[in-house]
Amino acid sequence: MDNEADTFYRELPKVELHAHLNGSVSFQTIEKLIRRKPQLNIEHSMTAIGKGQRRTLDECFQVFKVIHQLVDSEEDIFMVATDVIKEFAADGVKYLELRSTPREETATGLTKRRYIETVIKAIQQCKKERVDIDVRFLVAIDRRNGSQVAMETVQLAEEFFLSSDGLVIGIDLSGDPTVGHGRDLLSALQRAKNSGLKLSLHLSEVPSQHDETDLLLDIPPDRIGHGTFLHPEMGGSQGLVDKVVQKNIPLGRTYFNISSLPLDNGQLFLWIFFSELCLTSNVKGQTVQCYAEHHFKYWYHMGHPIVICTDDKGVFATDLSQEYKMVATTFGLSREAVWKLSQQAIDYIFAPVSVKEQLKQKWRNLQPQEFK
Ligand code: 6MZ
Repeated sequence: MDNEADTFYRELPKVELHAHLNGSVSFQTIEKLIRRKPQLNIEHSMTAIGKGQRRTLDECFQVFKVIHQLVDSEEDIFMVATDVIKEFAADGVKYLELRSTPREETATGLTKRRYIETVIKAIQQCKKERVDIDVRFLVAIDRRNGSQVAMETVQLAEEFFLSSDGLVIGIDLSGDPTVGHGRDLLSALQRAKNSGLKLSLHLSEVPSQHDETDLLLDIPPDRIGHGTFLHPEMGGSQGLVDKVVQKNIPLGRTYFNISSLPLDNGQLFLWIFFSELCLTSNVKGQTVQCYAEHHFKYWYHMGHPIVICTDDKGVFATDLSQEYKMVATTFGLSREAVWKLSQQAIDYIFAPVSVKEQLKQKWRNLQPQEFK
């Protein structure tokens, strides 16, 4: 039975901007997949990291490979995507940007194009069933696969960007951060940016990526995933922080999608990048020692725009309500501050202004009297 606090976090309307499809598969859906493919001899302990457990990041990436064995046909992808969308909706998520790497599987005849079409079909099916959630799709580039695959992925995403009625809206760069270098992916990412696709890039997820981050920040991306080792106190550098938070850039000279906040001294402080922070993922994947040491504390206290996300709710056995609760209890946020955090996330979605306005209205309708 939920206690009162759990109910508050579940009922809090939320925006999820960093969710990998195959990392988000729940225990129940894994159960169905295991029943479909008993010959694989896969057990639950191979697809999720339970409470109190931790793995190296490398071991986390082995878990994704196991899940990929279970999810290898159009039928599987459709089931996984519809289940994941409905689970986010049941957790109070009102707007979701799902990301996934298109795969081809010769054994089942799956192609990358069909992969994307199937995710879109699942989104449309949930819409038809009036599930209370707006879902968009970011096509993911797995950095392990190199420059040519990255370029092909962008070309495919461009096609769907034009033909999916606003459902495909951006590109995610993810995959094992210890493999490959962003310089090889630069032209594909630049092409995506020039086509109007939004970019969310995993940056500085591990300590050795300083130069790569420096290079990719110049594109620039629209949002940063993790950014764990950007901050000097996490082993990053002030130079990187300065790039992320660019002060006093005259509005007229920038052409990025930015928001601005007036400072007390009347100067404009311009935010160019928004960061997606995934606490449980970072702690369970051991890139961050414990919740209290999470880089949330630096960015939040600087006033830098951040969004709380799950990353892989299935693999890390969490949900977005738990992530908000963890942030609040670890860093002493009041319920009003939590509400504000979830509301501000609307500004950082990739969908157009009209969608932002609809979501803002939804938040206003749901806002408890005491926060008004
Ligand atoms: C980097 C990650 C990730 O694309 O098959 N992925 N990439 N860092 C992370 N932090 C833990 N978590 C997930 O979902 C699984 C894929 O998402 C990326 C990896 O490429 C993984 O194979 P999809 O739906």
